[in-house]
Amino acid sequence: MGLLLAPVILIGAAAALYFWQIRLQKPEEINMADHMHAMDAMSHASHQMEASATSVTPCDAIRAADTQAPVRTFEMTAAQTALKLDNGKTVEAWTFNGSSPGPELRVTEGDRVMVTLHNKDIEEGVTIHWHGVVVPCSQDGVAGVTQNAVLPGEEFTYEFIASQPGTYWYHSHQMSSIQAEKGLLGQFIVEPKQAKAAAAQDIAGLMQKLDSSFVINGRTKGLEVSGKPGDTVRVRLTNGANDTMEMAVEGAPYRIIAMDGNDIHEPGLLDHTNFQMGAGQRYDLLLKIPEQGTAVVRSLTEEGLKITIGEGAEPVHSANNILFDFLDYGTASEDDPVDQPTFDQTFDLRLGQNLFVNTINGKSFHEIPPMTVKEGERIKITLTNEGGGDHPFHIHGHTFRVLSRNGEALRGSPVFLDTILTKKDETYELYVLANNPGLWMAHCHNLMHASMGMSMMLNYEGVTTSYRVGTKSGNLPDL
Ligand SMILES: [Cu+2]
Repeated sequence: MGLLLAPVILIGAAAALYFWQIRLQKPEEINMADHMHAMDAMSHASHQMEASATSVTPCDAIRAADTQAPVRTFEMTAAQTALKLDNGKTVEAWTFNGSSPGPELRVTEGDRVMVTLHNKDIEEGVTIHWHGVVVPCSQDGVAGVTQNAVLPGEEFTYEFIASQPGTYWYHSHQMSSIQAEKGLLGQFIVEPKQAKAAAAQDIAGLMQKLDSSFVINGRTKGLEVSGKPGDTVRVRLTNGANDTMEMAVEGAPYRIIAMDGNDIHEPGLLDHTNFQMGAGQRYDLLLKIPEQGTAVVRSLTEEGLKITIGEGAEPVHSANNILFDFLDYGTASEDDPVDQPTFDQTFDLRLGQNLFVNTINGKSFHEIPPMTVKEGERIKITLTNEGGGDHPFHIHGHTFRVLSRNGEALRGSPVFLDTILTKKDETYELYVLANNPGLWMAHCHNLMHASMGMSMMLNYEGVTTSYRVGTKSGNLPDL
C-alpha cells in the first residue's frame, strides 16, 4: 500500500508545486512600483497617504534631456523569420530586421540614439531592453514596468544619450526567456569620441543559443577575420546565451581591456589563461595577430563558437590553462569612487533554488520586497549564491562596483559591471550609487532562472508606473 501511495503523493506534490509556480509567474495584475503594498491591504491605505505627501514622478516622465547631441536613428522590425543557418539547418526564429542576432548598432559616445521598434507579427508583443546602457527609466524596455509590450502593427521609439563608451547588447524584455532564445537580440556598441589606442580592427562577436544551435553572429562554424601580422585587434565578446561560457585565447597573449563596457585600469598581459563569461556579460579583448599563423578566441565547450584572426596555420590547443580572476587584475585607479566605503543602505540578497522556483531570499518575483532607495544614496548589496547553478545577476539602469568576493577585497583595477557571475557558495559585495531614478529590474540573466522567479525590483522612492505586469495586460517581462 505504502509503495503504491508514495509515487502518487510525489506526483501530486510535484503537480501542486508546478501550478503554484505557474500562479507565481502569471499574476493577473501587478504594479511593480507598488507591489508589496498592493499585496498588503492594511499598509496600502497608509502608503497612499505617504505617496501623496512626497513628490511623485511617473517613470514615463523620466526621459533624455533635450540637447544638441548628434542624432542617430535606426528602424528595427521584429518578425517571424525562417533562418537558414550555415550548417544547412532551418530555424523558425524571431528576428530584428530579418536576422539573428539583429543588426549590430554602432554609435559614438554622446550621440542621441533613436530606435523605432516595429512589430510585424510577434503575437505576444516585443520590447527592446538596452542591456548595460544607463538609460532613463521610460526607455528601459521592460514590458509592464516601463512600457507596454509592442503588439503586431504597433511601434515604439526609444530615445537616449549613449553617454558611456563600451560594448553592450539589446534584447526583448517581453517573455525574455522565450524571445531572447528565439533570436530577438543584438549588439550595441558605443565607440569613444576619442579612441585611446586605435586598433587596426574592431570586431564584435555575439554568442547565443538559437533554437538548439550555438552560434556566433549567427554562424555555427565561427568567424574568420583577416589581417596582417602585428596588427592589433579588439574583440568584443557578448554572451547572449543562458549558459556560462568558458573561453580560451590561443596563438597570442592578450589583455582583457574592458568588462561589461567598463575599462580595466592598466590590464596586464595574459597567456595560457581562460576566462568565464556569465550570461549577459561582455568581455573586450586586445591582441596582436602573431607573426606566423593565427590567433583563435574560442569556447571550450562549443566547437563552433570561435573567432579565427589572421592567416595561416591554427595554433595548437593549449592545455593546463589557468582561469582569469578579476580580483587582482590590473592596477588601482585614482578615479575609484569607493576609497572610503560608507553606505546609506545595505541589502542582502540570497540567490537560491528549490524544486520548481528560483528565489531571492526564499521568495519569487513579485513576492520579493523591492530594494527601495532614494536618489543620491550609496548602496551596498551583498549577493550570495546558495546553489542551483551559476547565477549571473544583472541590475538594470546602473553600473556597480565590485567590492569583494568572499570577504576578500579587490586588489587590482576597480571592476565595474552590470552583470556579475556568481557561483555556488560565493558572496560578492557590490557598491551601487543611486544616480538614475526609476523602476529597475534586478534579476538572474540565466533567463530561465529569471522566468522561474529570480527577479526583483530596485525602486526609487516616489517613482510610479501606469503599466502593469500580468495576464490582464499581457506584459510578462521575464516569462
Ligand atoms: Cu540564476
